Amino acid sequence: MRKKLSILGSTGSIGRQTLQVAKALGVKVLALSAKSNIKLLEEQIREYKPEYAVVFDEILALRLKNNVKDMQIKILSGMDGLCQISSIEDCDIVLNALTGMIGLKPTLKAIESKIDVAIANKETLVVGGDLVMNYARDKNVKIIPVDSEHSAIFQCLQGCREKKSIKNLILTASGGPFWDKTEDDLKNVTIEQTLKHPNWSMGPKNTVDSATMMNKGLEIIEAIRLFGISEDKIKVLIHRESIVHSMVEYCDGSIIAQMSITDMKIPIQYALTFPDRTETFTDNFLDLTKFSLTFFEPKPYLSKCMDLCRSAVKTGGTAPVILNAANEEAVRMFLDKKIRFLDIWQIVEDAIKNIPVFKTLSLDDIIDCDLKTREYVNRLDV
Ligand code: MN3
Repeated sequence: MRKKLSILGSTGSIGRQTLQVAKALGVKVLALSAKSNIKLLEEQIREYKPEYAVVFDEILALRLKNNVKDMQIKILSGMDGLCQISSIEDCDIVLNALTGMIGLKPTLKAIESKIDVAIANKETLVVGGDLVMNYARDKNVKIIPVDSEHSAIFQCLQGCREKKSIKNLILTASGGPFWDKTEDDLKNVTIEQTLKHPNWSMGPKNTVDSATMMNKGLEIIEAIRLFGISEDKIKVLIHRESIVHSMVEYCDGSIIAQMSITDMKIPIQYALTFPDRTETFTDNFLDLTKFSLTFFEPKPYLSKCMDLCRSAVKTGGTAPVILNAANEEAVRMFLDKKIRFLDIWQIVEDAIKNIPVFKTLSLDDIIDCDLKTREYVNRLDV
């Protein structure tokens, strides 16, 4: 088991749960980081006593430094800080729980430093998945998924020796709050309705993505990157119970599924203990007699965002970067009550249609395209 951990994004939902898992497993937390929530970060510093903490915002980093001056800790800031805590010499694993493509550079830094990465930051895989996976292969670094679906597939693939024996990867989706709504209903849905996710508790960006099913679309891209499987071999099924977290269908007709209660601490724990397993500390075992499992195809109008993702990944190059940046901006505009729910996918579609795609993909290309897309979306008259 891995003994020393650095957490990128420790004040978010995944970060907080990672700390609980680390504590239960006796894993030493070397570094923590937050965008701006220095109050919670200070509590975490006092409880976990890391050697480093990063606050992305420089001014807030200075304030935190002052607040914890009674402690032995280095307070860093900005992207430099994130890269520094991704390359601590005696660190075994970096858990990247950042939101957005800001997580890409620190991930590459961890790989460069030959540190395994547990990745919960899907945008990093969506925009820079090829870069990350190729670099990790070169450096012999493991990229371990934390996202529940990908952790499930990763678990179902253990023991699979040949890619050609995989017929399909089947991603399950809760369908979000609007899985049974008509297209008309969706025209007037509110933020409050959108933020009510039936089964998982997540941050607002992820919850909106779950309602538009953009989340599942991004997860299709994520699966393509992580497992090197072509787009046409990735299926999505609505599974309201969120018991089966995803499946692998093999060429001999067997389907292997991973099931558990809906608790992110389970995939987080697996990422930290892989390839071993340790006892759950939540004591929350699944009682299969209490459920019946159902699966069905998503409705076509809820597949629009997924279709955009499939076509972006087929186009390749910077197309997924445009998709991701346009979606992040559109979701922010929706949360700021500037646009309506159905505008989200239209803005993304508009950006993909109108922004030129470059076939090459370096870190600079990604950052450049990301910025241009955000500017484009913010200039749109909505
Ligand atoms: Mn997921």
